[in-house]
Amino acid sequence: MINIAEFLPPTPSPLWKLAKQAGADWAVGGLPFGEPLNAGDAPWDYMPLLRTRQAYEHAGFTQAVIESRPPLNLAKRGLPGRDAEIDTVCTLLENMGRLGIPVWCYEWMTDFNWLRTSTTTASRGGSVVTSFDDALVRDAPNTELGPISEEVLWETLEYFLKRVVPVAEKAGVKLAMHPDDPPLSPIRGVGRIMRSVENFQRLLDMVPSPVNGITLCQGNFTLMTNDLPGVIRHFGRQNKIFFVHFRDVRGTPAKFEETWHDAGQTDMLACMRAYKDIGFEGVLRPDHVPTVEGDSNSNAGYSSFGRLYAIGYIRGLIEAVYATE
Ligand SMILES: [Mn+2]
Repeated sequence: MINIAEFLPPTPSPLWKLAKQAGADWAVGGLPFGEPLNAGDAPWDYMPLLRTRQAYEHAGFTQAVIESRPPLNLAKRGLPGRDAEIDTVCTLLENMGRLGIPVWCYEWMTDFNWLRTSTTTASRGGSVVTSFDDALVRDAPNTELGPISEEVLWETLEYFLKRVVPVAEKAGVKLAMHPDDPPLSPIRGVGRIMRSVENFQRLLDMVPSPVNGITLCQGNFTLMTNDLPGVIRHFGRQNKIFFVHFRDVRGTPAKFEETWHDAGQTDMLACMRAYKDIGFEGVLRPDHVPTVEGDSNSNAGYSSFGRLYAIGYIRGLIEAVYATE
């Protein structure tokens, strides 16, 4: 069965109640960077993670995923200090294992994370969404650390996985790689490797392990293929989909905008059928949503009210697909 989760920042807020009221029973957590009682503890240490998990439980959520990372830019660039950064990931994974949190969502985006050229693009009825246009960043300055090639990123990723995978296997925690967003390379001089179906297969084959897998973020994967349900089946057959971001876009990797869940270029019903067909057991979350009237756009893609519509839409799809046959 596929279950609906929501990304809930670790400090309780009205969003927690809205998500619960809309029918999400699973939490995707961040790391408790702002947790007040953690003197002497880092966010990836046992006690802060325990208290965060308890807070989710007391609000009615089972914590299914941690989708936040300790600093990893030295590891991604292969710079001095990378081993200490990788040590923090090993600590995090060991503690997740102790706490029964089964999936860690990570990524290999260097210097900057998901990138948009607008957070105020008009969408249905005056709602706003984020968008990306490569033509607007082609002349942007390189990042502070300068260009880095895809070849180096493959090397640093392999080095990282060879240290982390055995720890994750022992802890019983699955590693779910998120695609580069946008799935395009290079941007501002920085190579981006997790941007094609072939490259994700290379990731899986590079360090074979039952814990080496994928966050299937539909908004990115649908830009890599004309057959997203087929890609879900391709990786699902290998038992490699550990976590799903269920969202949609319209466009190409070089120029796209995010959409309402019912208004993108992807056959969302066919995707849901594919998850059922592969026997996916885990959680999805709606991921980015439009900012609607009356809600704040200060955290674009993550406004509260837009999530309610997304959860309702997804619940409808799940009922349609899982109730039949
Ligand atoms: Mn995503």
